[in-house]
Amino acid sequence: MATAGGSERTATIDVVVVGAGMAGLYALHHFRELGFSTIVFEAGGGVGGTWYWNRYPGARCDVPSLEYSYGFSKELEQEWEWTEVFPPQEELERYFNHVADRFDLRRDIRLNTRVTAATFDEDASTWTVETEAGDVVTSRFLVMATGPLSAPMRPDMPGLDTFKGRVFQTSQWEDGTDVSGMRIGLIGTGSSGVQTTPELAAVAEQLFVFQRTPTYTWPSRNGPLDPEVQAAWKRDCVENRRMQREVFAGVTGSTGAIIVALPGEKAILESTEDDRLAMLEEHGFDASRKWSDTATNPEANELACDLFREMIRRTVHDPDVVEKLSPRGYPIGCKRPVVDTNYFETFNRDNVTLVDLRRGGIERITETGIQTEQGHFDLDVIVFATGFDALTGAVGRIDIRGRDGAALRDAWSSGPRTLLGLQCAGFPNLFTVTGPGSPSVLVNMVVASEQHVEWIGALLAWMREHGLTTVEPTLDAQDAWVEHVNQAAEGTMWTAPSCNSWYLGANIPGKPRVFMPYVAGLPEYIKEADAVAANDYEGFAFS
Ligand code: NA7
Repeated sequence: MATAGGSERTATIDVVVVGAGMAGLYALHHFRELGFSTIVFEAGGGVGGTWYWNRYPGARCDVPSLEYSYGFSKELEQEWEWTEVFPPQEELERYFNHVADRFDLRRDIRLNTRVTAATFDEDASTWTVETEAGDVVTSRFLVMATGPLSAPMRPDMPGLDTFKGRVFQTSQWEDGTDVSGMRIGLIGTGSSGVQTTPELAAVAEQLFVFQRTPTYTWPSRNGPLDPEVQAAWKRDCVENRRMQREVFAGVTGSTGAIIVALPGEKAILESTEDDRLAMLEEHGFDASRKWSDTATNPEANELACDLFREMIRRTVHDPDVVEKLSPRGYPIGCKRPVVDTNYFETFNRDNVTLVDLRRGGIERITETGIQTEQGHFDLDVIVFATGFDALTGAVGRIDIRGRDGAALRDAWSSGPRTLLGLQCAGFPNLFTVTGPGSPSVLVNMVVASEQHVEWIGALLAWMREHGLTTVEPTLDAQDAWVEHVNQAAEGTMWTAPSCNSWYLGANIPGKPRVFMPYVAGLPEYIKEADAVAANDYEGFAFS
């Protein structure tokens, strides 16, 4: 094995996994169990992936803790105690560290090791993987467990290097950062910005929230996890884990926690105004997501948006702030739903100012703050909550070369092309876990990661059994899958013409507008992936 900082060439191992987040940790454990020598390279200083990096105040998962945990080990499931309905970052990080220790994973994980390049050697049928420190490792298989939301996006704002205060990014927050008593400018109101707003407001002298697009966000109703709910989940864990793979988003809902994405039973188009107001009285913000037809019918969706805006009006005191916070012109369900704790209420605080960038955008960063077309805001700290280059960003930042030296970046320049979100033609023995073309970010990422790792593991074992060296999709099968993925997304709120989301790459200047995840849901996807496997991996070519 190469040592950090060295430039030693090593004996070929079976699998290199990139990333020690939830997918990479399980990949290491599972591939080892199957008898494949495996090592993991991780850019971060610890394990946990998303839950290592996103340490900003208020960082929390929007899937219930009991559901957002591994199902592969009954013992692990029984012994780990979750404390809150929705897990905070610290608890998730502790959980993944526990997993690394419990399954003796650390001896094969190289932390602080960023992979910079990977090249397929056609004569030897191996991948040569290079790290920033100059290590070179060869492996038969390369598994990118790099995560769909891990390549941070910081907009290019002129003057940023002149700012005399401190600059942070939510996804690269450092422990021990103290911003209390400061004038903070927060840019971005997606999930990260919404989660951190109340926390920053509680300690800031003054918080300025720079909002480009108002957000649909629902109260999480987070709180301590009921011990009886936890005991029931553990008692029924086999059934629960089976159910997770049989429901659309990989979340059973059986813990009673709110799941924003689940549709209701009644059609809003068949409701009267009185029905809708009664729903509002009873369910508050949730009234906007309790209908059966809002995900498919734009008119129905607009009625739900009215209910949402009415709730903002009932929550926020200043009518001008209400107007600024009210989303218009794009449907509920176009972007990933956000869940929050006291987000809208925070704008009633005296020390919080909402800067609506639609009334005048950011011109530049100055030595002392942010200059907008509306005026200058004096700041001590700027926090970027500006999101990620989703699904393709992390893989694209590594120089991956397949057959004939072709770059994966080029192969995906008009949008990612994969078979099942797992492999790309021309890049033999390279896999992406929860990659574009699979349900990925639309579903419970732990369940999706486990399913992918198990599918890849079964393929590797099958190849060993059949004496095969390489696997990659045929172009025909890949083209058909890409077409299928595109068709599935057509006519949904996700691809509405008014929708600009990171699912579509719309947050990255120049990125092709392609809906990247597969929208048919986990059960349908698993059925298709299993059918391929059962049919001797139809659509994949072997040598
Ligand atoms: P998101 O959801 O991509 O949110 C990024 C936010 O940053 C969003 O409000 C953007 O506005 C805003 N943004 C991006 N660039 C700029 C510029 N140049 N100026 C002003 N505002 C900007 O990222 P998150 O980290 O919050 O969440 C990502 C996912 O992680 C989330 O969906 C969960 O799945 C977990 P925009 O809406 O593009 O106008």
